[in-house]
Amino acid sequence: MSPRRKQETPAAAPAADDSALPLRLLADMLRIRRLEEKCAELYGAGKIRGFLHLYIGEEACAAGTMHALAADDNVVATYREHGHALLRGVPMNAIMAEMFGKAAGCSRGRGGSMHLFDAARRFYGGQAIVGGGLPLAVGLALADRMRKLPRITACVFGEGAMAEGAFHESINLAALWQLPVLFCCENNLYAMGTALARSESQTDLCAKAAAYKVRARAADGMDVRAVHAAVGDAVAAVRAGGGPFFVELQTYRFRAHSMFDPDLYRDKAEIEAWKQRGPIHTFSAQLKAEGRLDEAAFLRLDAAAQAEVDAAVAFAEAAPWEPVADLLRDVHTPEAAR
Ligand SMILES: Cc1ncc(C[n+]2csc(CCOP(=O)(O)OP(=O)(O)O)c2C)c(N)n1
Repeated sequence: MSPRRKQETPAAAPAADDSALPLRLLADMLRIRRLEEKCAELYGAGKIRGFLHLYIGEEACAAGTMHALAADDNVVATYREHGHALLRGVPMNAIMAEMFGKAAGCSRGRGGSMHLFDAARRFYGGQAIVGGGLPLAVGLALADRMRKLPRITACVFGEGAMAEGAFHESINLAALWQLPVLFCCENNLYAMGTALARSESQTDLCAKAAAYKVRARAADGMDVRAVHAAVGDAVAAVRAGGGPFFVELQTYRFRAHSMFDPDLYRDKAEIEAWKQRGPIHTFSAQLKAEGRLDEAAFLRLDAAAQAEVDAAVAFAEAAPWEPVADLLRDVHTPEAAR
């Protein structure tokens, strides 16, 4: 664990004190965890192919952030986006069918793990290109501004994306034009096998955002309440018309970068130390200490998450493949248009 990571104490009391929310946050973290564990298993069995980037360990970030947004807000994410899609309301069946490459998937089976997409739920990816979602988010926010719509656009990306030109161009324009963008950096310390300090001269990510005159704060990305409070404050500030906001969520992935990564660049002791701070077991322990949860209730939430996953797998297995006759559908070539 890096000792240099400074964080702000959340200014406002978490809205998670609304009585149903803490259990919802826990249930949603469990849904993401069980979904992804099953995906890893199905990948090993050859049912899911292509790339697969798991979010295990980072669940507090998606749960705290997605619950701080309004249903009408836009969300743009990266390839590590299964949890964000799920919590934005994309049905687990449609996510699992997409993983299998079936036509019933949320991207009609043509996107796979990295390209979950659901325009009706304003979930705009699922982007495979590092930094690729950032200009898209600024464009969505600009469109909303021009149409005088009150929503905001949340853009989720990793700290690796902050080394891309797209980050600097996007945050500059968002600040210059005071656009309603929430820049949400999930800093898990590694971009594939490269530690932040090995690729960036400035490792204080909030300072980078502040260089563009964007308000910025860091929060403990392993603590779902801290995430919810920090992002909630940031969302309120953006919605009030104060221009963009940058939030750094300091987190860690417990698994390798992707299924192809032998994970040789991290000490086992470092991984174990972060696992001690795992967001599901620390939050459930907190809720138990507060008398809001007991072991039986925890097991019920976990069983419900597992049942949802099992049903999604059954749905995806039974779903038909896209017919060969549709092969050229939505493929923009002159041949397809004829
Ligand atoms: C423009 C571009 N360059 C390189 C890659 C290869 N690549 C895929 S993931 C990744 C690391 C990104 O790390 P980060 O943004 O921190 O996100 P994380 O995987 O940690 O969630 C890289 C370099 C890519 N997909 N796109």
